[in-house]
Amino acid sequence: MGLPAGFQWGVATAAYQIEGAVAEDGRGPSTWDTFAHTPGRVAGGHTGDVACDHYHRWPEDVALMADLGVDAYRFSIAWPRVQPAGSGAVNPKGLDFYERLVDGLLERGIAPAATLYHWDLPQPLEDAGGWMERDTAHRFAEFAHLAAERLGDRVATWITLNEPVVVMAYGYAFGVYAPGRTLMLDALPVAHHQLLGHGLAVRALREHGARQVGLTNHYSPAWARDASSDADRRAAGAFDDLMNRLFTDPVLGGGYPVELPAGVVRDGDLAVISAPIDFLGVNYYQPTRLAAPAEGSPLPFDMVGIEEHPKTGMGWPIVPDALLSLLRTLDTTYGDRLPPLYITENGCSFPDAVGPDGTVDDADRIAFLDAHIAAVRTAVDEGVDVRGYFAWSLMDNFEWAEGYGPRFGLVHVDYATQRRTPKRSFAWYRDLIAASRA
Ligand code: GBH
Repeated sequence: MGLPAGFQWGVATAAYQIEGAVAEDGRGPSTWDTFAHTPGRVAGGHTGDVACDHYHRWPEDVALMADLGVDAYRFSIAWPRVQPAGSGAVNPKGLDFYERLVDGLLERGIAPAATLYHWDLPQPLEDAGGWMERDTAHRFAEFAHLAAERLGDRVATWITLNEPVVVMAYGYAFGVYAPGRTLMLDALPVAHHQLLGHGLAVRALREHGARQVGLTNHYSPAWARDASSDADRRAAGAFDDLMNRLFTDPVLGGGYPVELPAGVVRDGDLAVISAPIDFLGVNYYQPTRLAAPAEGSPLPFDMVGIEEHPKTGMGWPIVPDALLSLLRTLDTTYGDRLPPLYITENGCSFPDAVGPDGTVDDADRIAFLDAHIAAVRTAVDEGVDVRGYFAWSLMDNFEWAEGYGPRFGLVHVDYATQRRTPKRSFAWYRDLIAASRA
């Protein structure tokens, strides 16, 4: 058996990681501008001020995607370009940019898949409490409405949120991503307010006729350090509840797997959050190994290293089998309630360099993608309904708190000159896509 007809091959990016032009055409500051400009927060003091200069170089980047032959391009719309204050006045020039991009994609036969929130919250909303505040959900729905009003006639696929777990955990609980708060378990309202924003945004998108609407979650299969230890297994279960199921169960019509603070979840909220979606986006990079927490730990788990697998350039274990078991687990856990799946991100970073002959020989990335795509094929053969695969990322970009060190792209970016050099993996992916159509 092969992949189903119409299986979508794509690449993904996110606004703050590639666009630059942070003060142009009326864009307002986001939490990531503030965070990156705070000394000590991002490796090397790097910021997204220029990034890949995609705001100006998008025609070249669209041409690269046309060469690659992808069916679809997953990008994100920067809320602070569209609504610089996060509420109120609209900045039409911000929407003009995405209109140019979307038209450029459509001219090349590439389907745009727009993510509405890939972590760049308008700073004024954070100043008012950010995702700890329920009102932010309503502000997000208004932004969704503005984006769909302008682009809904041309964008068929909409993703409300990217990885709400990462915003809650790394942004508000552990403090290593913007906005850098260290609330630990007190950050739980951030989960509910994002999911409420998702549900309200689904409603807004539907009002504009959107027919392919979904949510993208980050999934990290939870492994107990010692499977024979009750305490380690409890820690893995707690991680799974907080980091995986918390963002899936309520969307697919179940309740929350953990208790939220009193007063946060109001009557009717779960009905909004469980509004039907057309697909679930799955971002997978690596599993996580958990051990029982030390006495007095603020968290119910301790994350420990995975040593027995080969590693990417960032030290992340390479475990394609964990993607296969993740897809099986989603299928068996949610059964009939599970909508079609898309792998909306999967990829790896290595310290790729342009060689003396002008090429980038990233054999390790080819092996990574090959093994993970094979896992997807196996899942499909077993009956899991996966409809597409998006490689992260089209090109090297700003890797959040790690700055420009890690390189995730199929295309190498020389940040000094902004020269783009397709890596060997680019040609490999192009051939794979072409072969799958033959
Ligand atoms: C995705 O996040 C993002 O959607 C994308 O923007 C990003 O570029 C890509 O993956 C690659 O990272 O601070 O050492 O504890 C993936 C999930 C969760 C991975 C947070 C890094 C922080 C590790 N990320 N995690 S650490």
